[in-house]
Amino acid sequence: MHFPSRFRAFAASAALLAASAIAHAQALPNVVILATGGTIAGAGASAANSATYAAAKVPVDKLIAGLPEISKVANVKGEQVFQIASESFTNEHLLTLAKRVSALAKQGDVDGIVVTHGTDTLEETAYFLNLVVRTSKPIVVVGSMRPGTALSADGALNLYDAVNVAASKDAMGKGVLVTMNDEINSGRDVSKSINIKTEAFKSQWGALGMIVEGKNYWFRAPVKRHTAQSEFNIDEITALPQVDIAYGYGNVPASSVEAIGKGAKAIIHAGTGNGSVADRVVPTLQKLRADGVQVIRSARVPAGFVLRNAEQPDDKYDWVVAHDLNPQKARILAMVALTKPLSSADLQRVFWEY
Ligand code: DAS
Repeated sequence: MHFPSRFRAFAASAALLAASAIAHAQALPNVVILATGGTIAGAGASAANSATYAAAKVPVDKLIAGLPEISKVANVKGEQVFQIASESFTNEHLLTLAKRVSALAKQGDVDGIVVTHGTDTLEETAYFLNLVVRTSKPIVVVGSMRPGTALSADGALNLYDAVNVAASKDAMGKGVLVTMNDEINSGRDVSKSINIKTEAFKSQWGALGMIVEGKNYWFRAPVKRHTAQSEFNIDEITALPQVDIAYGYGNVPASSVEAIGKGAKAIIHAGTGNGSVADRVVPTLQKLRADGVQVIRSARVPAGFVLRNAEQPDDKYDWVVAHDLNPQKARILAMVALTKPLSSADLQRVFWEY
């Protein structure tokens, strides 16, 4: 059959276009977005609702479709792992998510992973992944403080930044990262410090860098152990031990601390000041320690770090200090560490190193 020349020309240019599209896609990194819910998937009744909305409504495919710019950055695939507000995360959610991240990180056709997440416990998940996923590939956790339906919503740019960082070779080996509000923070250091502003996520040690118009600007690198250098491995963890937090405040009853510590592998004491413990609570913590519960002193004060043997004779009581970790991050590290039969001295080493 003889085709007219204009058809042959059309067919040739279509083939050329297809070939260049394939070449373009092959040239781009492959990034998987694991969606868990939160405000970044939230929706409000009107554009004026920046703080009144329902979290965990928009599916991952819609988040990706709403951000066509990322197709120039990476070949992006989405998976809806959960669709929940992150205050409702459980240890089971942490384990399921981390195992999926670990499996994807092992795949040769995955260059980076983004986790979209509610902001309330984002810092806990980011630190958990930092401790247990053995990879040097970029893992970026991202959320937003306003739903996509709001005026000046921050989720789209946060997600665009997260995909850019996850697609970046220079983000490899830096541990789990958090991209919010133009900053690139360490998943270990960052915490939600303001509960109603887009600049919510801060680290007392500063951001690792910034991302502007898809370009990463690095200013420092993490010094604590993480990911590929961790002694912990999600592939060897099937359950997380019970670790709970007792908050210190004036008039705190020792009975409440005792109840929190009962049956736990460890108790995190969120002390006043530099991790101080009320005199009426010391005997309770000593008894919990004698019953085999690890006692870890953190502080309710957001910045600084708890000094060993300063406010309390930790050597004498066989207690551990959480160093610069806030109570919720100290809990994550204690849970991971106590999946192994560690002595108090080992546990303190882990808190110095991670
Ligand atoms: N409830 C909050 C959460 O899911 C909403 C958010 O800020 O993401 O963490």
